[in-house]
Amino acid sequence: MKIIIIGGDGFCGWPTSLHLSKKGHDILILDNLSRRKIDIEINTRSFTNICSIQKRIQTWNSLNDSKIEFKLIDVAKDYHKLKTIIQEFNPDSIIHFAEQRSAPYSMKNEDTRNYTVNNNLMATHNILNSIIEVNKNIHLVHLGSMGVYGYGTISDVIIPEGYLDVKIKNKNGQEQIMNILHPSYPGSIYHLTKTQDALFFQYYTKNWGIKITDLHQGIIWGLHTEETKLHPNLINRLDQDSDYGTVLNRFLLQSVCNEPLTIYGTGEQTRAFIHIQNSVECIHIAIENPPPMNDKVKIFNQMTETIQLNKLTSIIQKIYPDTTLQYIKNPRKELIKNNLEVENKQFLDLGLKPIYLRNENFIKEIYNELTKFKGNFKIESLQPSSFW
Ligand code: USQ
Repeated sequence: MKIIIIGGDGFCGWPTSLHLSKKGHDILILDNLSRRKIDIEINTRSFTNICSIQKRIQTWNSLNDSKIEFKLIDVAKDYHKLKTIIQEFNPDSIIHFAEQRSAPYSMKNEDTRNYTVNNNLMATHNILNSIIEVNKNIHLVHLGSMGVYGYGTISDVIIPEGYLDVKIKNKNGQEQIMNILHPSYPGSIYHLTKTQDALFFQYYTKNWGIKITDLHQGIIWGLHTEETKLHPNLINRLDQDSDYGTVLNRFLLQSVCNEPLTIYGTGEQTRAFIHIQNSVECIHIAIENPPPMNDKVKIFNQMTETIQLNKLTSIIQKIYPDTTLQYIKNPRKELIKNNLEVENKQFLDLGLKPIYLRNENFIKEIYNELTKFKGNFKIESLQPSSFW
């Protein structure tokens, strides 16, 4: 297959590009390198030593028969260039990672709120607009977020995969069942853009019949995939700062650096998680199982388990008993405590083998790898820096 990966230099995009290339697909990465620029803006850096995109690709292409290409483009700003690239490359699928993905960054100030809305919504719309102009057969796979559902907003309900059956009374008082998109409960401007994406997708499938898959992903943990391990130049980024660093990876590197784990609030928040290796496998499954044309948007919950933050810290302390904890007044507006159960049957039925947090080997692998990069720790990245 020919696949364009937009946002292919990022934390999810890069290992996905390698995984799909390894499977023999022709990959073209489009990226504006904005994650690298935001690191400079917020005075942080990846905890790991990542190479330039050119060096990454040169290394991969020297090791593999199937090659990766790269083009620098801001798809949110340059619609016509995007359309031309899609025309010339003629992909079977496009994978869309090109969004500002940090909730805290999106809530930092007026400029980051504007940037997140402009970037994310225009990127999504430009891609959809190009697909209907160039070739309606292209399958679009979009990385969405579990956060679009809220986190257990409807009590005792297992979050379904995108859609909900609701009973509506008609004018004669009779009940009708309707299958609707799950209501949106975003908790940040970033999550709000993902809920807006869902409406773009619903409309584009309804009006033009195109094939769209939306992956509602939980919090990623882990660093390596089978492919990023193949050469030091292929290593993935790992965010340490309080805007982009996600909770478990941050806790692990805090433990490695002998700093206390920064638990926001009481630590009774429950969230959905997935290992980065499982994430790239899910995207591969999604690419191979497009919905038919003129169908509704196919929605998967891309997660493997839910767990409370306090349980995460116990897992780390059990393996590394010297680890200490610091409870911090929650910088975010979120429920103090929540339950969360999530349906993920579709990926399991299609063969996904989950990597669970109870498998200590995976935690130890990340921890050991991170010890090599202790010198990159930035103490100023430890405490929260966005508040809402
Ligand atoms: N948290 C801490 N301490 C920290 C960092 C976070 O207690 O040092 C807490 C937060 O308050 C929150 C939870 O951990 O309750 C998760 O925070 P996070 O920063 O790991 O994740 P989040 O902001 O939800 O966003 C991340 C990704 C986003 C993705 C989302 C999936 O950045 O792109 O969409 O996870 S989900 O959370 O399922 O919506």
